[in-house]
Amino acid sequence: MAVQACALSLRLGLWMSLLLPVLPGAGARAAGARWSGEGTTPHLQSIFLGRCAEYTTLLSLEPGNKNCTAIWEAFKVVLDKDPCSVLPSDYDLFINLSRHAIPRDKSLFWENNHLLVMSYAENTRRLMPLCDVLYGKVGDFLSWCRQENASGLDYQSCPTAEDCENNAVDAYWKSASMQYSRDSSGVINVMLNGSEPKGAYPTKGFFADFEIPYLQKDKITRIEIWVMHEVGGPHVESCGEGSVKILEDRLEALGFQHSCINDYPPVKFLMCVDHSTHPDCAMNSASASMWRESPALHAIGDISLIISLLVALASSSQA
Ligand code: ENP
Repeated sequence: MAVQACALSLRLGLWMSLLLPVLPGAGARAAGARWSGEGTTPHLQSIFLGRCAEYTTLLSLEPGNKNCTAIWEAFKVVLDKDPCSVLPSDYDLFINLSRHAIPRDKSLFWENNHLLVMSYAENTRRLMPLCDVLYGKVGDFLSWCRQENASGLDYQSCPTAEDCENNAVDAYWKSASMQYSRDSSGVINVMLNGSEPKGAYPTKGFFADFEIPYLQKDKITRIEIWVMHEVGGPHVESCGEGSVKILEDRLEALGFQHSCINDYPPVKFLMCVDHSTHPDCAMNSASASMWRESPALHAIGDISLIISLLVALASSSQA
């Protein structure tokens, strides 16, 4: 993940400058903290309302008439609950108020690729992963919980699954995941990280437990898995191997049409923006001809252009 995040720094620069103040820290549990997770994000309400307002007014898609204040009121019910007694159903009203259509063929599921997914999705312009759906956007990268035996938020720490199953943040993602899956249709894209040491497809996780079971077979034409390997990173798993094979077998057993692509070129090009001279980023004739022949890939010609420019720049500086 570190290599991917680094490879994407160009596009992520702006994102990260916006997100850094609210990104969970990577450090261990703070001294004296009750729980193992980050505490409630400072300015939670303002960030939530700001994201909601931006999503509902500035994006060109039509999430419908949404009342951000009502959505926040429905969400904040969980802030009055014991931090280990929050259920996905506690978010029902919040989901109902914020729910909107997900365009056909635009769903993007993933594991261990959060920043790459966000970058590729282009803030809903290319694809719409859950964190680009209104009810996923408002909580993305944030943390929240009530204090254990008192009213008021806990800004020191919040429980994760390590502490208790029914914590507020996991319950939120479970609820959002189930809704997102039910509303997904057409071609379903799944981006996995083939360099992840623990395996590309966690057999216990949001995708396995709260997304796959809720996909509506009658609305889905096929499922396309992309196994991406980090630039210069190990090929721990590829299509047909290890946990990816487990996923493919599961989809087969469920009766879904499915296919798997290693290092799906459009995403690989994006990963290569900062590594244009790395051997992993050399354009071979196969990927070049795929690029020329696929009309779908032409739609993202801007990436091709960037890569070509970078390659031209690199060779002119070497000459
Ligand atoms: P991780 O562990 O790689 O990344 C978790 C980070 O992604 C957290 O910062 C979390 O926000 C944010 N996030 C964005 N969307 C989701 C999400 N959708 N989700 C859980 N966290 C999300 O990701 P996971 O835990 O494996 O989850 C991946 C899942 O997201 C996949 O099922 C994918 O299909 C789905 P925060 O607020 O917790 O800091 C569902 C669960 O979209």
